[in-house]
Amino acid sequence: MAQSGTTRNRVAEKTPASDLPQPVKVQQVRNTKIFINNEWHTSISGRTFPTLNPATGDTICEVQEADKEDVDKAVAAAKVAMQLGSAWRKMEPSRRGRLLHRLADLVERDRLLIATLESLDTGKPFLQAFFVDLEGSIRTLRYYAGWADKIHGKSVPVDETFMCITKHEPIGICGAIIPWNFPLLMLMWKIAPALCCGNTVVIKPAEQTPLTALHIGSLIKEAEFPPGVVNILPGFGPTAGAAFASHCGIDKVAFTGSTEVGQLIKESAAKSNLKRVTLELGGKNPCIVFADCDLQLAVEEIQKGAFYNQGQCCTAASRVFVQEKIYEEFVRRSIESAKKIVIGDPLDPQTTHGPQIDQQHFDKIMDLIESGKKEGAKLEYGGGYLGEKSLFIQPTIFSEVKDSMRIAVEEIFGPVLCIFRFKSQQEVIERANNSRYGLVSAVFTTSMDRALSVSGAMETGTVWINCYNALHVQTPFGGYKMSGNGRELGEYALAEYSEVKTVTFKMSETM
Ligand code: NAD
Ligand code: NW8
Repeated sequence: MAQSGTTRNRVAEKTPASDLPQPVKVQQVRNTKIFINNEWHTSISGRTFPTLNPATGDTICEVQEADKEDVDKAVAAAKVAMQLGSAWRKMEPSRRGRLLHRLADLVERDRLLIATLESLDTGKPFLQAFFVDLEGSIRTLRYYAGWADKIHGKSVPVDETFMCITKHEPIGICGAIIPWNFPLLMLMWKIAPALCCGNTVVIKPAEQTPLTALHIGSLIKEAEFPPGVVNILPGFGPTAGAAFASHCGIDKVAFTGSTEVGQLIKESAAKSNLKRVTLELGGKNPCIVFADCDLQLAVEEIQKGAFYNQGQCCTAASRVFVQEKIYEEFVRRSIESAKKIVIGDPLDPQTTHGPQIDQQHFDKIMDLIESGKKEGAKLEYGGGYLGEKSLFIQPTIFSEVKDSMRIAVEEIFGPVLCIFRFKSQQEVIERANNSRYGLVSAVFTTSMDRALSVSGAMETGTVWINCYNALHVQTPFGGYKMSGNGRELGEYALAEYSEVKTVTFKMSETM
C-alpha cells in the first residue's frame, strides 16, 4: 500500500540552519577508479558499474569494476609493500602512528565532502553521516594511531637455560570486505587496526556504496603512505569479493555483512590457504524492558535503536520484550515517538529518516512487513512506503509479536520495531537467547542487581544497560554464536591483526 501525503510529520527542533554543517555541492565525483600502489587504474576487463543515489534513483557516477585479475594485481602490490626491507616493513612504529594521524587530519579537512558523498551513496541523512560516521571514523583512526608504538610482547620465564620472548608481528596482507550500511566507518574499523599493526590491506567496498572508500584512496596517497600499503577495489561480491576469500596471497579477511556470505567466506578460506577470518554478521537483537525501568528513556533509546540508519544496522533493536505491567504504555509511547521521525531528502538538515539502500532490499523488507501482517502481529504504526518508485519505508511498529513469526526470527534490516510481551525474568532470558544470533542486547531497569544478573545471562557480545548503540572505539565489538567471529575495536582488535611469534634463545652459560 503506497502512502501519500505528509512525509513530514513534524519539523524537528529548530536549530538555525546556518549553525549546522552544510552538504557540499558535488558537481562531479573525482575518484571513481581502482586504487593500487597509490595510483588510479581502470579495470582489466574494461567494465564499469553505476552507483546510484537511493533517494532519487539517479546514477551518481560510473565506477571501474574490479574482478579477480584486478585483485591479483592489488595483492601483488600489497606483497611488494610488505616485503622484508620495504619502506613499510622498516618504518618505525611511531611513524605508522603519525601516518594514521595524518590520515585523520585529512578526513577532518574533507569532512563535509566525505559526509556528503556518504549521504548521496547510502541515502543516510547528511547530518547523521557528519556527526556519527565521520566522527566515529576519525576517532577510530586516532585511537589506533596511538596504539602503533605500544604493541609489544613479553618475556616468558621458562627454565634457566632459556630466554623466551614473544613478538607481535603483522599477519601480512589483510583483505577487508565492507558492507553498504556504514561504508566509511566499517572501512576504518578494519584498516585502522590493520595498519597500526603493520599489515598491508586490500579493500573491497560494497557495490552499492564505493564512493567514500575511493575518496579515502586519494587521502592515503596525500598522507604519503608507501605505495601498495592500501589498495581499494570497487566491485561485486561474487566476483571481486569471492576472489579475496579464495586468494592464496591474502593472509586474513575481515568481513562485515550477511551471515550467509560470512559462511561462504569461511568455507573458501578453509579450502584455499586457511587464511584468518574475522566476521561481523547480523543480529536479531533482544531488548528487555522491565516494569521498574525509566519508561521514557527506554522508549527513546529503543526507538533510536530500531530506526537508526533506516533500521539498516547489525545492531538494530529488533526484538523488544516488554514486561506486561507497562506493555500498553510502552506501545503507546513508542507510537507517539515514531510520529516525530522526519522522512525526507537525506541532504535536508531536518531529515532524520532516508530511503532504504536499494530495490532488492526494499522488496525484502516489504515482504517481511507483509508476513507480519499475515501472521497476525498487530500493525500499530506505519507499514507502508512513500510514493511510487521510491525506496522510503515508513518507520513501522508491530505489537503482539509471537516468537515463531518470521518477523521475530529473521533479520529484517529495515525500520521495523517488533514488540513482545513477557511476564517473568526467567522466561524472558530464555526467549531472548533463543536465536542463532548473539550480537548485542539491551536491558532497561533501575535495579542494579537485575541489570547485572541479566547481563550475565545474555548470549551476546555486547549488553547495553539503559542505553542503546552506545559504541565506543575503546571497547570491543563482535558477536557470539552466528553473529560472528572475533572482535573489532578496542585493544582486543589488535589480536585479530597480529601473529604472535615466540623466539627462544638457548643460553650456553647460566649463573
Ligand atoms: P552481503 O553480505 O551480500 O554484502 C556485504 C559485502 O559482502 C559486500 O561488499 C558484498 O559485495 C560482499 N559479498 C557478497 N557476496 C560475496 C561473496 N560471495 N564473497 C565475498 N564477498 C561477497 O549483504 P547484502 O546482500 O548487501 O545484504 C543482505 C543482508 O545482509 C541484509 O539484509 C542484512 O541482513 C545483512 N547485512 C548485514 C550487515 C552488517 O552490518 N552486519 C551489513 C549489510 C548487510
Ligand atoms: C565508533 C563508532 C561510534 C558510533 C557512534 C552512534 C549511533 C550509532 C552507531 C554509532 C567510534 C565511536 C563512535 C552505530 C555505528 C555502527 C553500527 C551501528 C551503530 N557508532 N554511534 Cl554497525
